[in-house]
Amino acid sequence: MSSDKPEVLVLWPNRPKQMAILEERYRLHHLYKAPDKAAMLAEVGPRVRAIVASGEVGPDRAMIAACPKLEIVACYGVGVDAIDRVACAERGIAVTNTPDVLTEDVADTALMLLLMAMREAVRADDWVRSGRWEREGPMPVTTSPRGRAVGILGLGRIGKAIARRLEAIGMVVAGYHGRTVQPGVPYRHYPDLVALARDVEVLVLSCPGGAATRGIVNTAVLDALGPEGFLVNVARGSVVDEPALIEALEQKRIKGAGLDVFADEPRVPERLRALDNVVLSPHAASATFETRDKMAQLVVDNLAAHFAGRPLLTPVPPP
Ligand code: NAP
Ligand code: 8YV
Repeated sequence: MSSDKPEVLVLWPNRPKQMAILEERYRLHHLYKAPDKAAMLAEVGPRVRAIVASGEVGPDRAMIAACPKLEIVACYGVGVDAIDRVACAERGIAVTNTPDVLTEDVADTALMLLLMAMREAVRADDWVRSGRWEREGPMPVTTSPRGRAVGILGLGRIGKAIARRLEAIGMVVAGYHGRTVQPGVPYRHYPDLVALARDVEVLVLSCPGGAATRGIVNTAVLDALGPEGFLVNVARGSVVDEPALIEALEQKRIKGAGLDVFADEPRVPERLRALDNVVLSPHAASATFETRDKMAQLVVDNLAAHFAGRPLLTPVPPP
């Protein structure tokens, strides 16, 4: 079946209203629904001019090679680590993402996970539901965040929004780790992540995923955080050495964790699920109606700008 509409490969569906707009303007191929993805890619790849990706799923080098007419990858998310940006850059393929619109909801989630972990909110809920309150009396007391030192790995848009929230509840942002010293930021820069972890009781991760950050939160970092320490991850599962984290939680070498992201989503190891000192969330930090609508609209608007020859709204520079 031929059509004049540009052909778009959709790796991840977004909000219904924006999907309807895309359906109207383009000929969509929903790869995520295809029973035989390789067969669909082989059939439509030669005609595909745009790909809709997400923070979780993006085109690798092989998929990009299978789409010789590809012009743009529009990511429904700010993190573009799932996209082979080097392969895109080699072919002059544009990449767009969804910065800013999700910052506040993701920062809310970091605060929520931190408070849930420290105040043992899952246990508290179960204390009521299971009848333990009536049978056993008050739940054991928990940890207060007030006055505790926090370190932030990745003090970008989201990291700064997290810092504002932590200060609002009386926590002390002791410093951040990143590749560069940020001028005008009132917090200490730690070039060494272990040193930062040693100086804080809570480490919050809000940096990009990908090769440069793979496994940088390792045993040394977790042991520096120590037995009173909490880890919160709203960045990417790949940033943490997950088996090392599971061991540290099992052996109480850190006190607790709040995790929105995992190494092999949506598969979360049974050992992690069995622990009661971790709060788990299904990569849902940006998943509010309001924010996801804005993210989806940016996908729509970036594709529209591209096909009209206008400047992209939120281009990601080549690596
Ligand atoms: P951003 O403004 O670009 O901030 C990223 C920060 O990470 C910067 O401060 C940067 O500082 C630091 N960074 C970059 N590479 C680094 C490295 N190799 N080692 C250490 N620090 C590094 O991005 P953002 O909008 O805040 O988003 C941050 C990340 O949050 C995304 O990339 C994504 O992975 C994650 N995220 C997750 C969810 C979720 O659903 N859980 C939602 C949205 C975003 P330097 O440049 O100085 O290193
Ligand atoms: C989303 C994300 O889960 O923005 C990101 O980097 O990981 C999240 O906002 C995702 O992109 C939507 O699928």
